[in-house]
Amino acid sequence: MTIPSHHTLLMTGAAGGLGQAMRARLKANCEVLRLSDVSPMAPAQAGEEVVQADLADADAVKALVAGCQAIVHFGGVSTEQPWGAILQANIVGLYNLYEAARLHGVKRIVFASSNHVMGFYRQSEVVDALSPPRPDGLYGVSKAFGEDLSRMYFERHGIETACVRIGSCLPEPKDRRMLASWISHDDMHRLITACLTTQVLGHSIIYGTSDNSVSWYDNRLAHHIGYRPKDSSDVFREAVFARTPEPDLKDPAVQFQGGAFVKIGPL
Ligand code: NAI
Ligand code: 15L
Repeated sequence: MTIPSHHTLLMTGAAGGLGQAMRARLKANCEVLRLSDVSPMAPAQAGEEVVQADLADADAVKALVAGCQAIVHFGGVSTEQPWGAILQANIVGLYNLYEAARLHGVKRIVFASSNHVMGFYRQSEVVDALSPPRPDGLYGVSKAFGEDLSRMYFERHGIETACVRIGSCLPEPKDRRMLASWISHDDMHRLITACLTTQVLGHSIIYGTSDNSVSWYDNRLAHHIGYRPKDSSDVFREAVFARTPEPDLKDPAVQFQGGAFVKIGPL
């Protein structure tokens, strides 16, 4: 059973894939779930507030954050895109969010970072929270910026952040790479709940994956968060192997943890 940890919890990115999947689940974590996105969302139900806002609009973000005690931040550009879009949503938008949190006294944020902060590590390597970032594109760079920005707000203003380097959060792993990077929706909710409820979060980096047998991620430095995944991509392994071709080991998408992200985009 999930125990509510905050009165008003803001979740950004509510119109997106993860936001829609977490909307019903996160209602158990709070009295009021405030949902926001630049795109239209389903109307508010009991215990919900719906606020359409652009993260790049500082005044709108200040109003959005007022009265919240914690934030789950999914909003922003979620794939490799032209720099202008990433700049507004993930750089300016994130700064606006942390400034609003500082002004309104919000002390805990779960930031949806990404495995693409580390995309240029090889699939033969294992990374932890202290491994130097090796972003695989502008999107990954923007998430690395978010990790550094949140670090600064922790050191200066005591705002605790969990930087969750999410792997692939989908109903099922789509390909062989995702057997290592997959996290189920239920485990994602367990992970967010752990970040919201652990007594001392600090500024922490945690890899967001299920309990997959093949893994490139070592979460030993995040044990204080208390996340224990219950699902595993292993149950999909046979079916994924059967429906996907033999990997070409010369293909960078097969060599690197970031998969196809290492070779797509405007650059
Ligand atoms: P998504 O693209 O489906 O959702 C992102 C949402 O953010 C969209 O609804 C979009 O309208 C909103 N958004 C974009 N720009 C905005 C702006 N300027 N102002 C307000 N809202 C804006 O992405 P998804 O899959 O739901 O991911 C959620 C978060 O988790 C993203 O930050 C993504 O980078 C991160 N993530 C997701 C992974 C996954 O497997 N789903 C893996 C790694 C990271
Ligand atoms: C991400 O960061 C993306 O937001 C998501 O769409 C997936 O592609 C995921 O990484 C992944 O690496 O599978």
